[in-house]
Amino acid sequence: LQQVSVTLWLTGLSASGKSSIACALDDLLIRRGYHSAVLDGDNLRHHLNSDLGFSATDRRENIRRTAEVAHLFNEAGMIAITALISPHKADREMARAIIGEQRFLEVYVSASVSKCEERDPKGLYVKARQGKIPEFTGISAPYEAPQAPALEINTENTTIEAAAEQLFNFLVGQAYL
Ligand code: GGZ
Repeated sequence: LQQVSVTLWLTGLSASGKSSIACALDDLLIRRGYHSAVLDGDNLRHHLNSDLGFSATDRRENIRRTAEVAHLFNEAGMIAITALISPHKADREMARAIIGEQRFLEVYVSASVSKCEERDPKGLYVKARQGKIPEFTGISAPYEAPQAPALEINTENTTIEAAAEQLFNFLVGQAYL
């Protein structure tokens, strides 16, 4: 099975659906015989990036390390699907430079702050509103939306499965699969 080993760089607010879409797409790809792996921000922060917090400097280092790993995965013949908020445009551009222009596909997983706050699966937005989590993206820290992503998936009125399929079809349409 032919594949171009790209990185799908999912960016979006907490609770926008990045991790769920990343996992659903990974399942889809693997079931069809492709090689892929997920790099999830929240997950990596328990291991490789356990020394990092949420200051702008730490987020940048989080993104730098994850991009380096995604690059290694791509070099090893795997599609990398990353799920990091990656709120700053400049940091995503750094990731693009590390991974390589040809292999970096920015995917904007979009949903309004109010929608994400309504979902609040981990109760983080409530805590952020109470001031118990400082520098929380969308509440007390900025999110710079991509201006020209390769693909935007609005998750306000779509299922995870439909979103994953949309991404899969995009990869086929662009001849990466
Ligand atoms: C944003 C935070 C924060 C703050 C904890 N701001 O949705 P989650 O809960 O499960 O995943 C989020 C995760 C964000 O980590 P990333 O590595 O994706 O962020 S970044 O790209 O900006 O480095 C969220 C949780 O950690 N979380 N505190 N202050 N999200």
